[in-house]
Amino acid sequence: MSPNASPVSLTRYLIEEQREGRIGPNLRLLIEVVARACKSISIAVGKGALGGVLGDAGTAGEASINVQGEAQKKLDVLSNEILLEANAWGGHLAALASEEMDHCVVIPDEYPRGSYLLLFDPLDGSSNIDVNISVGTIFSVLRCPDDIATVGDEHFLQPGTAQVAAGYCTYGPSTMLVLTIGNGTHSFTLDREIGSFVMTTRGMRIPEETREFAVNMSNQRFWEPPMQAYVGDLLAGTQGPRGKDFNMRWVASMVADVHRILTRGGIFSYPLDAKCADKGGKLRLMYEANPMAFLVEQAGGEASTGRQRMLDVAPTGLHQRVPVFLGSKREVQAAVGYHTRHD
Ligand code: AHM
Ligand code: MG
Repeated sequence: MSPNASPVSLTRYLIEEQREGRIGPNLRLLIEVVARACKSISIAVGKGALGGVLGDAGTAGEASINVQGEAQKKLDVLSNEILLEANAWGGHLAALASEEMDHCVVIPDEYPRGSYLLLFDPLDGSSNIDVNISVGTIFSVLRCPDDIATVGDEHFLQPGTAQVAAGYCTYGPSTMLVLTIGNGTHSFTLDREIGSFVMTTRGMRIPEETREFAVNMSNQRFWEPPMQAYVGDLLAGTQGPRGKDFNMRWVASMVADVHRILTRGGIFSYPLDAKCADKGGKLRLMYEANPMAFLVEQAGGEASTGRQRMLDVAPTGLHQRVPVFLGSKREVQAAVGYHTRHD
C-alpha cells in the first residue's frame, strides 16, 4: 500500500463490492463474521504457551481424534468452536461443515436460517502450532440449494466453480486475510492496534513462470511415475530438459506455502503417493483444495489434480481427498503435462 493512499478496510471493500452489485448484504455480513472469528483465532494462536492452548486435545493421556483419523490439537478444537459460535446466530447461513467434524451442522431453529453454506478448515497446518510456525484458517462459501426441507451433507457436494467466496487467514508474523468473491484476489493485513483488516494488496497476481517448487520431498519414493519424472527434471536444473535451476520451499502449512506462491510465484504440490492412494490424496477437496484453487485462479494462476482442473472436480464426499498442484500457470501446466503424457 502506498504511504499516501487512504487505507481501505475489509468492511469498506465489502461495502463497495455490494454497491457494485457483486455481492449481496448477506454474503457481505457472512464474510465479516468469518473475519471476526479469524481475529479471535489470531489472538488465541498469538498467546501461544501463555494461553495454555498448545499441545494435543483430549484428556488423561487419551488423544482426541477427528473424522480424518488425526490427533486434534487444543487449538484445532478451539478454532473450530470459535468459527461455529460466531456463525451460528448471524442469520446468513443454512449450515456449516468443518474438516474437524464428521457431518455438517445445520443452523439451529432458534436462529434465522440463511441461504449460504460455509466450509472451513479451522486451523490448517496444526502440526506446526507447537513449534511456533505459521498456521491458518481456510474457508469456502457455497449457495444452499433452494427448496430443500432439511440441509444435509449432500447439499455441500458442489464443484469448486460454484463457490461464491473463498479465503484464508494466515497467522504468521502478521495476521493476513486473503479473499476472493470472484473479482480478483486481495490481501488484508490485521492492524492489531485498531483491530481491523486493512487492504494491503488489491489484485494479487501470481507470476506465470517460476523457479521455485513446494513439495514434501520425503515422499519421493512413494510418488507415481509422472511425479517422479517431473521432480527429477526440476532437480536436474540447467543440465536437464527444463534448462533452469529450481529452489525448493516446504513449510508444511498449506496456508503459508500458498501465501508465498500468491506473493512471489511458485508451484505447490501434494501429489498422490502410495501412502495416501487409497484415500485419493492427502489434502481435502472441500476445505483446502477448492478454496485455494479459487484464490489462485483469481490471481492468474492455475490449480489441478494433475489430470483435471481442480474447480471442475465433482465432489463425492464432504471429506474427499485429492492430489493438488497449484500456483504459477506455466509451471502447473508443465506438471500436468507429465501426468497426461504418462496416462
Ligand atoms: P492438516 O489440515 O491436518 O493440518 O493437514 C494439512 C497440512 C497442510 O497444511 C500441509 O500442506 C500438509 O498437511 C503437510 O503435510 P506433510 O506433513 O505430509 O508434509
Ligand atoms: Mg487442513
